[in-house]
Amino acid sequence: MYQLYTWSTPNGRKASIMLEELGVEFEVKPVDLSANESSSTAFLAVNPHGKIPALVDTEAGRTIVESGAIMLYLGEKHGRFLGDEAQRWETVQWVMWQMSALGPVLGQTHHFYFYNKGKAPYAEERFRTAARGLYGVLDKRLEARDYIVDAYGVADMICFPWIARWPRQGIELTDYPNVLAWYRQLAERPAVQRGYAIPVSDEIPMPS
Ligand SMILES: N[C@@H](CCC(=O)N[C@@H](CS)C(=O)NCC(=O)O)C(=O)O
Repeated sequence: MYQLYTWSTPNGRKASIMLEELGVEFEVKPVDLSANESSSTAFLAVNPHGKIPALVDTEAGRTIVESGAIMLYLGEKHGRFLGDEAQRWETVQWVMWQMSALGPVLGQTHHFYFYNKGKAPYAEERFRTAARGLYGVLDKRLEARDYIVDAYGVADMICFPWIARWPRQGIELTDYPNVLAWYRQLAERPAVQRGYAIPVSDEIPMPS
């Protein structure tokens, strides 16, 4: 049995999508970030860094934090979504790319461009330019592929919830046709839809 401490954010949704795709039983433990629950003593006992997601594997008596580690842990434990031996290392590379580049850059883009527009023009421009560059990288990767590492897996699930915030990034998905086709495909998966709506029901934004 798993317990997932999470909230309706890109990092939280990665883990809930993965658990839904695996079809395993898990208990959702909402950590309301708008009520500052990530700083509560109870949650800091789970993750001293005070960030969601956190996964407790009750049978193994283990707590895993950091969304990239959670995805790899679950993939390895269940022997799914990491690909074959060659694909596994490609998966790890894309997980690292998401964790070190896509997530941090898009997170700062939300901060400067969406939540605090006009306050720091230099930062807005810097992160929007970087965001467009990363969308370009993903678009190129998806040029002759349906999925990031050929077979649907962890690399797709970890990137999807960040791309799903395109309306906050000043991004037009139509400018990145391969990303758009990939996005539409993932958005149709029932497990992605269920995972996206955890812990608060939410629609996946779709371009018109
Ligand atoms: N590197 C961490 C980042 C996690 C993270 O930043 N989580 C955010 C939500 S997306 C959070 O918990 N923020 C709460 C806070 O900073 O108080 C991961 O990927 O798990």
